[in-house]
Amino acid sequence: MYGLYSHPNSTYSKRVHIYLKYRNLEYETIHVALDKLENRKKPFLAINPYGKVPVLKDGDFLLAESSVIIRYLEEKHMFSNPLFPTDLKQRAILGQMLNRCESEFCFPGSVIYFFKKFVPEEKWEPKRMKDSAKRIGRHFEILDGILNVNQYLFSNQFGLLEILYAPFIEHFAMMDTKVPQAVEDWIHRVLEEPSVKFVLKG
Ligand SMILES: N[C@@H](CCC(=O)N[C@@H](CS)C(=O)NCC(=O)O)C(=O)O
Repeated sequence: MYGLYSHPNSTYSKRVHIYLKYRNLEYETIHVALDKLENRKKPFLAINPYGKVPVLKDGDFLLAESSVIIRYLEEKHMFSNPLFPTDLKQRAILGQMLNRCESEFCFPGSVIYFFKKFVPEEKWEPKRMKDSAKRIGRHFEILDGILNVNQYLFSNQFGLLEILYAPFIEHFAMMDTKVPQAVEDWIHRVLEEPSVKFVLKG
């Protein structure tokens, strides 16, 4: 059985929980107490020297980085409805969208989330937060172009990108950004997907 080193508040870990539920793969959760900085101590640093969750355990094999874990499991199980297309160029486009999800949405989103959730307001960094919100706004406009004609971001069906975005779009109201209607509708659609709902709403 697989093991997943994880913490219940970890957005990146939630991606892998959603994926494992979506694929009905059996696994056990191995709790890493981020709140007690267990991830920065030696035993866990031997598992991931960067001190981050999630980490997948497949026998002796350990693998970090949420999207890489999902890709590994997809390739290992060879499902009849793969999340990564076989066509080279389509796969490249999906990879491009994945990288933009990380750099143009999850990264600036984490900046705002971190301040609002963990830092007292008098210590916020308004310029950094404003720049991050602007970047997310631009990203949403680009997603809006896709979602005005399609229900989902890639191949017009729930897939890899929705799994990666899900734990982050949950907090969209916090981002101080105008959310175009088609994007907001997509967010609600994604949050209603059974595997997403199961993990995010418990
Ligand atoms: N790129 C990594 C990011 C993982 C990450 O940042 N995890 C956070 C929790 S959501 C973490 O473990 N933070 C602990 C720390 O940085 O000390 C991935 O996709 O898995």
